[in-house]
Amino acid sequence: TTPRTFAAVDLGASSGRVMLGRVGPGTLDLTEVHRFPNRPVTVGGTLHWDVLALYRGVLDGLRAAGRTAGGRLDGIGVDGWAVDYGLLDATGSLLGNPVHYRDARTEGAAEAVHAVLPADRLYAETGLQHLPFNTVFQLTAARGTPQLAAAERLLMIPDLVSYWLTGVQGTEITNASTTQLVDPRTRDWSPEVARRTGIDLSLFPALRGPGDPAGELLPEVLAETGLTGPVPVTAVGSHDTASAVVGVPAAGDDFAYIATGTWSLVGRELDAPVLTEASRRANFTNELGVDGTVRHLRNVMGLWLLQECMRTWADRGDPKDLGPLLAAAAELPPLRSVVDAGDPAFIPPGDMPRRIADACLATGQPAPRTAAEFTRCVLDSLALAHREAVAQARDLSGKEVTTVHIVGGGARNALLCQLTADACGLPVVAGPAEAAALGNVLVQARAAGALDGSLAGLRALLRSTQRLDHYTARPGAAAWDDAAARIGRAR
Ligand code: LFR
Repeated sequence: TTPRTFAAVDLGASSGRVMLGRVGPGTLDLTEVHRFPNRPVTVGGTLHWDVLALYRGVLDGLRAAGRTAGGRLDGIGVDGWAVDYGLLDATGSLLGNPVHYRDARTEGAAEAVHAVLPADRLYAETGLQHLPFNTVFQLTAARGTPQLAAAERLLMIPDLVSYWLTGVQGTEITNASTTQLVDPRTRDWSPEVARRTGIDLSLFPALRGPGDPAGELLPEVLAETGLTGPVPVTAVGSHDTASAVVGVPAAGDDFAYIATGTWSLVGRELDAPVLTEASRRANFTNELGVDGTVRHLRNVMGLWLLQECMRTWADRGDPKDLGPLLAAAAELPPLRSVVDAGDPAFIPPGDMPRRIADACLATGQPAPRTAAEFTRCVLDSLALAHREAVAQARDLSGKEVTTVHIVGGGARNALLCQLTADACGLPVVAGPAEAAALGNVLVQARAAGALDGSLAGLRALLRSTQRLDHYTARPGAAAWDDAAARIGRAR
């Protein structure tokens, strides 16, 4: 059988991309055909996603994909970040720009929800980690606004893009599971959470799962992109992290993964949710994965810490290039100062170097001064947080972890990978960096009959086709213990 060609639309918090995958038994190549920035905009005091600029990027990317593939595509899948949504009126028009999960509107919303559904009950129902921006809190914050009152439909961001491409509305389950309105045991909405919070579940179109059909490109989209129809759109793991976990090239099940990007999502793949009090206290989430799996993981602040430092420096007229910065950071002494990469103080946009320096001083450590020192502090802190979350994932699942897989953009960051291996005291396998796009393409290809196989089979194809880098832990556990103690995270 000749390989077939699928486009993956992958929308991240700092950039979007369209990747072209050629797939068949024994074949899996991925080419980036278009990458575009995702720049949020504050207007009227609210931080928004510029969703039409993103859609413009998607259309341009599909045109580029078609050009590369000779005008024909065998399918398209869309994945993106979680929790955020657009509201539509009865005619399907978007009622406003989607609000960014980092916007301050959710302040106080968690307290309001917990007053009607205490945190432990909410966890028992949804298994979701507490993040102040979970959709349930965003909808609570939006209660009483004219926009929500006018809304007939709510579409999660990747589902919104799929809707614009096809005219078909649906709610893909892996991403729905990040709303905190889904019960991970039934893999369906939680009537209990909806009733207590007063959220109207009829806003959401019907659930669909990875591999389900999601329509065909509309004539206007074919015209705009120069593609020849019909082009099917397939639901994939539309939460980018769900697709990234498909893209983890692991053999067996004794691994933990770290999906790196704006966030580091650290955990393991399980068959069933873990809803224990210990899991709640560790703030581990049970997001739904492809093929009936559960993503038992915690959000660690991720490379956002560094991205936001770089944005701060650039705004001050002192832009830095990542390559030289990482090279300089690698030469600095390790673990001079670390911060708690789980601290919610780091969530909002704004002066990140100042927040990092303040956190170092508040814990009796020297504040970084140079850009390289800030970079080193961030990477040491991320490795330290990875170490804690990997150990917790192991303990909470009761199964040994022998390998840590790093996928996503951070897999290209050799210093982060080496520090993570050192901190965890475990071998790290790094790559692929484009795990989300690969997971997206693999699920489409399987649904189209171009591949068959379980997740294990898809991962075997990743291992035989993708470049992976290996890091071995260097000795020095005591230094990591000491650093954890300095920020009050000793175990
Ligand atoms: C990663 C991610 C995380 C989610 C965060 C916000 O891109 O999707 O999984 O917690 O973004 O949506």
